[in-house]
Amino acid sequence: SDYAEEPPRHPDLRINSKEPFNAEPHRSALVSSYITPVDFFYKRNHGPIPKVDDISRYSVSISGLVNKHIQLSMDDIRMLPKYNVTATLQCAGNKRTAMSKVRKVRGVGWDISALGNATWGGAKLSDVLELVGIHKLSSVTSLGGKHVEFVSVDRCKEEKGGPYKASIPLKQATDPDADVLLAYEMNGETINRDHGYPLRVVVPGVIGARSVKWLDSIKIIKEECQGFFMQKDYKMFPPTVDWDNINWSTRRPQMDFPVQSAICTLEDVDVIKEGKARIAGYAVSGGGRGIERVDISVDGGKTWVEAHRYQKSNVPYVSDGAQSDKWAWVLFEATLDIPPNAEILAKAVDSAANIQPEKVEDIWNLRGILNTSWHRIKIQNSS
Ligand code: MTE
Ligand code: MO
Repeated sequence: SDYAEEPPRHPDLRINSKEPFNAEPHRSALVSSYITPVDFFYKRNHGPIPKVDDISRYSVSISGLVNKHIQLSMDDIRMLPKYNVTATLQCAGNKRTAMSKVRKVRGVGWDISALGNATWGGAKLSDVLELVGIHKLSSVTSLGGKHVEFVSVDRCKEEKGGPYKASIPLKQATDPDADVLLAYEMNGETINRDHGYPLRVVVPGVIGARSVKWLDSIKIIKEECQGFFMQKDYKMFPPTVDWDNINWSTRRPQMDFPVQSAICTLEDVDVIKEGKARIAGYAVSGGGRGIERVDISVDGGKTWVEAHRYQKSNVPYVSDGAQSDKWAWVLFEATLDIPPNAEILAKAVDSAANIQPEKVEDIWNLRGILNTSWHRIKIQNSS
C-alpha cells in the first residue's frame, strides 16, 4: 500500500488516524519539558510520508515571478547562515474534539496536544530569497510577485493526488525578523521523516498548516496559493455557516493563531483527592505575541488566581522580553486547594491583551478550527 514505508513511531502516542498518520502525545507529556522531544511532538499528515533515499539528488527549485530560476541542493542551503529558532507549532485543529461535542464538525479529532515546542535549525527564507534577487523587506518583486508558495512532494486526496501546498505573503517571507525558516534540524538533530525530512518550512506564530513539510519547490506568485488547504479549508467561519450555505471565497485563509491555553496535568473528567493539586499547562499566542497572564479558577470561574509562567527555568519570563522566546509557548503552574467536585478553568491573556473566548459555542465553526475557548476540567468525587 501507499503506507508500507511509514517511519517507526513512539508507542505512547495517541493515534487519531492511522492512514494518514495523525497522532498526539498524552497531555502530561507536554508539560514535562519546555522543548517537546521529537518522539512526543504531534504528527499531522494528509498522505503517506515521503522517502528521500539519495540526499545528494535532492533539491529545491525557486521559480515563478523572479528574474532567475534556481535549484538549491541541501549543501547550498547549509552554506547559508544557520539560525536556531524556538517556536511552537500548533495545528488549527487543536482541541477539535471538544468543539465537536457542541455540534459535530468535520475533521480529524484532536484532544489538546496538537502542538509542540521545538528548536528549529535552518536557513532563513529571507536569505534564500536573496539568492534570486529578492531584497529583504520587500512586499512586491519587480515582476509583480506578492506571495511565496511552498509546494511539497507528498500527495494527498484533498489536492486530488497532487502535492500539499500553502503560501505566505512576500512581506513576511523577506522579513528577517519574521524568522521564517527552511529547517533541516529539529531539536539539534536532522529533522526526521515525520516532520519533513530533509527540509521543511517553519512559519512561526502561524497555524501549522502553512509550515509545509518535505519542501520541493518555492514559487513567487502574484495571488495567494489556490491550493485546497488555503482556499477550501483552514478558514474561520461564524457558527451560522454550515455545509449547505458555505461560500469559501468570503473568508481569508487563516494565518496567525489566536491566544490559546490548556491544562495538561488533569484529564477531562478526573478523580482527585481533596487538598492541594498541581495545575500545569501551556499558553501560547500567534504573531509573536507573548503571554501576559494565565488565570486559573478551581470554582468554575467565580474566583481566579494567576499562575506562575516560565520558559527556561533559570531565566525570568517577560512577555516580549529580550531573554524570552517570542514564538514559543510558556508553561504555567499553580498549586491550589481543590474543593469537592471542582470545575477547573484556565485562560490566558496575550501581550496585545487579547483574551480567550469563554464558550466554545460562540466560536463553533464547521471545520472545527481554532478552538481557543477556556479549558475546563471537571473533577468528580474528590472528597
Ligand atoms: N506539509 C505537508 N507537505 N503535508 C501535510 O500534510 N500538514 C500541515 C503542516 N505541513 C502537512 C504539511 C499541518 S495541517 C500541520 S498542523 C503541520 O504540518 C504539522 O507538522 P508536524 O507533523 O511536524 O507536527
Ligand atoms: Mo494542522
